[in-house]
Formats: sequence, C-alpha cells, structure tokens
Amino acid sequence: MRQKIVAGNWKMNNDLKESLKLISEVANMVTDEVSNDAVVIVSAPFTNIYALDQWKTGSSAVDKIKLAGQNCCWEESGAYTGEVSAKMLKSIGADYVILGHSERRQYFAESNSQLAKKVDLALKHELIPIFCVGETLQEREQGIHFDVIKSQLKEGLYHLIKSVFKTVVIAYEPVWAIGTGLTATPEQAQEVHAYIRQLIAEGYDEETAESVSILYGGSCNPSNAASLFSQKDIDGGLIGGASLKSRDFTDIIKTFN
Ligand code: 3PY
Repeated sequence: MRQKIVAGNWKMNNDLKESLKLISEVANMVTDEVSNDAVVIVSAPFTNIYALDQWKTGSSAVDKIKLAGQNCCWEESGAYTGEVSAKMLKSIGADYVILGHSERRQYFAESNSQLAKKVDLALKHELIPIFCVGETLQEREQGIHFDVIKSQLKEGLYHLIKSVFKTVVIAYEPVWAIGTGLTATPEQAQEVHAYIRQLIAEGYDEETAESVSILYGGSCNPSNAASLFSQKDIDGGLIGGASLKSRDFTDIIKTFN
C-alpha cells in the first residue's frame, strides 16, 4: 500500500503568531476528526518551522503532523546570502522539503540540474523531497506536457539509485492550475499520474513505480479532493490556498477517512 499524504504548502503566508494559531487549530481538528493514516505535512516559511516544531512536541498531533521546508539550497554551506541549507532545515524539525515548485522554477529560475543537487542534499540530511513537476498552459496547448514532465523527472531524480528513489514523494502540479482557481479534472490528473508511474516503471521497475506516492497539486480544495484522491494513481495532495484555512485543510485530510 502506498502512503497517503496531504501536504499543506503555506507559501509566503503566516507570520509566527498566525502560524502557531493555524497549526494549533489543525492539530485539534485532526486529533478529533481524522481517523485515517494519511501523513499530514505542513510546509511553512523557514522562519516559523522551529517554533512549530517546538509547539508540536507538546501536542497530541506530535506524530501525525510533519513539517516541511518549501525549498533548500543546492550547496551544503558557504557564501550564499539569503539561502537556507538542507542541514539547517533538518536541525529545526523539518522532515520533508518541497523542491521544484513551479513558483520556484518561474520566479527563481530553478533548473532541473540545480534541483538534482537540492534533491541530493535533502536526502543526505534525511529530508524527504516532495519533488514537483508540471507543465504550463502553453506547453499543454502545444501537446508537449508529457515531454516536459519526463524531462523534469529524468533530470531531477533519475540519478538516484532505486532504494533511494523509492523514498521520494512526487507532486504533479499543472502550472495552469496554480493560484488560478482552475483544477485539472480528475481524469486529466489521473492521466498524468499514470504516465509518471509508467515512466518510473520504465526507468526503474514496476515495484518501484507502485511504491512511490504521487500527489496532485493545483487549486485542490474540499469540494474536489474526493474526486481527485479516488483516482487510482493519486495518493493525496499538495494543497495551496485551502491549507491556510484549518477547516478546509482538515476536510481535505478527512477525504481519506
Ligand atoms: C496550489 O495549490 O496553488 C499550489 O501551488 C500547491 O503547492
């Protein structure tokens, strides 16, 4: 059985006080209402992860909610002003890190080769990468979305040996569905998830393909989560705006009850 995962990507939202309020609301609702074994991840701004980890330690949701960074540096340490390393993230309580989100690719020009280095450092410091892939609207309209996703996966992840590749989480986030209110239909999302799984089977083997969790991201909300998550190859979601509201985020997690 593949691990079900619901990960909230808070992006650049919530100061320290707001972060603590939101995580405590989520923790209470999750404790009271969630009866499934999906992993719940909160990906908060770097500045708040330590405090969230400290808060979580005394909470009933200590084991249920994991913390993630939204990025890490492609270098181990050194003169990279403004960057945060994988080792630093691990040391403040993160267990996961989102890598290659389309906003990072778009606004910070992250390339597949740079992402491959980030993946290696994350894994070296025992952070599980949530590796994002996805096509723009233009690429979909040109009919090259499968090729784009193939390159992102191959160049970012395929250097990993099989046993390590199996530990990575993949998120399919069509760029045209991020922050636009548009969502891929369950059929469109399933088609790409099945394609990703087929690529993994070709690059590694069937068993590896069957073991990797592939999340859907892009305007996922309480109204569409059930139809998306019921698709054969969709193992959960990477949730943007809806993860900023404790009720919505919990309702999405409850989809797996
Ligand atoms: C979104 O749903 O907008 C996201 O970008 C999730 O990462």
